[in-house]
Amino acid sequence: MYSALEKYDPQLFELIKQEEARQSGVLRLIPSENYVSQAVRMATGSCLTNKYSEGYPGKRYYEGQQVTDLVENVARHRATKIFKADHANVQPYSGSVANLGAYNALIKPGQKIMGLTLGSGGHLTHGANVSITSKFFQAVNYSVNADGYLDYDEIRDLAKREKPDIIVSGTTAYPRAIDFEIFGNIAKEVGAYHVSDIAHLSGLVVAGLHKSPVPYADIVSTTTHKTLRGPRGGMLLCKAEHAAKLDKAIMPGQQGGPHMHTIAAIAVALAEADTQEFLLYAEQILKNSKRLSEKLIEKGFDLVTGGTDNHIILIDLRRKNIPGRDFAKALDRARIVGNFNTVPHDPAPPTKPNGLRIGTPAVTTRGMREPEMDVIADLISRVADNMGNEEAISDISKEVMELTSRFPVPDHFIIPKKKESPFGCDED
Ligand code: DSN
Repeated sequence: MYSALEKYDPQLFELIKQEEARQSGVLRLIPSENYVSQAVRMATGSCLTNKYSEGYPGKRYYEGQQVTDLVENVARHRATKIFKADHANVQPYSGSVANLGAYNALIKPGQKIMGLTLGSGGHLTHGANVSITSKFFQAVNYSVNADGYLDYDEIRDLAKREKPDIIVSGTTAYPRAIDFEIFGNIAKEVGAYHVSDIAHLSGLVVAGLHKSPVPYADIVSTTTHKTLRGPRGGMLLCKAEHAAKLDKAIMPGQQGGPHMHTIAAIAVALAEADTQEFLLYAEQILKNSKRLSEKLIEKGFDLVTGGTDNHIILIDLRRKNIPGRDFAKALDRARIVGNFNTVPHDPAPPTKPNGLRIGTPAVTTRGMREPEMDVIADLISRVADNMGNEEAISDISKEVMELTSRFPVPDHFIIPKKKESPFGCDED
């Protein structure tokens, strides 16, 4: 796969091989990461990276779009099919610009957005004070309650007081199910648009394991590389009435040429997600997450909300008196990779928070199941018990290497496809 790189850029070849070895030899528990198939990687590395395609299929500003129009239409068609949406825009470079595009499509600078605080598990682009989203727009934030749950009555009361123009649902560090229907109702009650960011949940939504926001939101935004298991990218879904203004908000509104190689890889991932194999995968993510959370509780860890409904587990380390950052770094030395994170109402700053966020999408892709979750909980607990004891940490890292060596990173997730006409789904 890397022969040209090895020959023409041995330095980068060496670094990429090192990263591949790292990804294979550690337990990757960052809930926003995954392993993609070789088919997705092939599309990402294809000749489509050579093409400029500003505009949309049939309406480009550059010639030579005989193939790229089809590629983008395949991606859009697959997205609308599996998410049951009227329209898809597959051009956003990432989740952050997808969110900005959603706001740009619906409101004007200076109008008001209302999303979850960063400290409660919201995203920077949900109106955090350090984000451009709170500089271009007025931003107000809701929080989770003392138990770590979204409180829909409080959200409704805040919406009535603040009268936002957009209510944002969706999170990056919330371990419980989200009722998008209630968010939709609150938005209607106060005359706001509802934008839903399902970056973390999209794979579970596609598999029918989490309620979809598509019927209840004006625009749905997602990244494509988390539970959805595609390339790094963003995507927007919307009702037909918003399609034209959404497309305009992305291009020419805030982006130039789309990354056609990424769009092709998104299309590949969407086809992979539209299979029985993906459904089983998503079910196992949840089983693993539940088991891991139960075992961590048995080992004496406090979890925000006491458990999880999704792929995310948020450990509150305050009772253990271990700073989240130190714990994440010790775990990393033990080859267990998570990320330090604030816990709701954390008195500490985001740079030195009291939480650790972990999740199961990547280890599930490697084929790990409940018995391995028991082992992982034990390994995490032993790191916590041996903070500062580098010899013990080193012993744990050897056990992790043994475990990971039994679960090689797979190249493929689905049975090979029959060749289809590239024109088969050119519905646009
Ligand atoms: N940075 C992502 C995450 O890790 O959840 C959110 O964009």
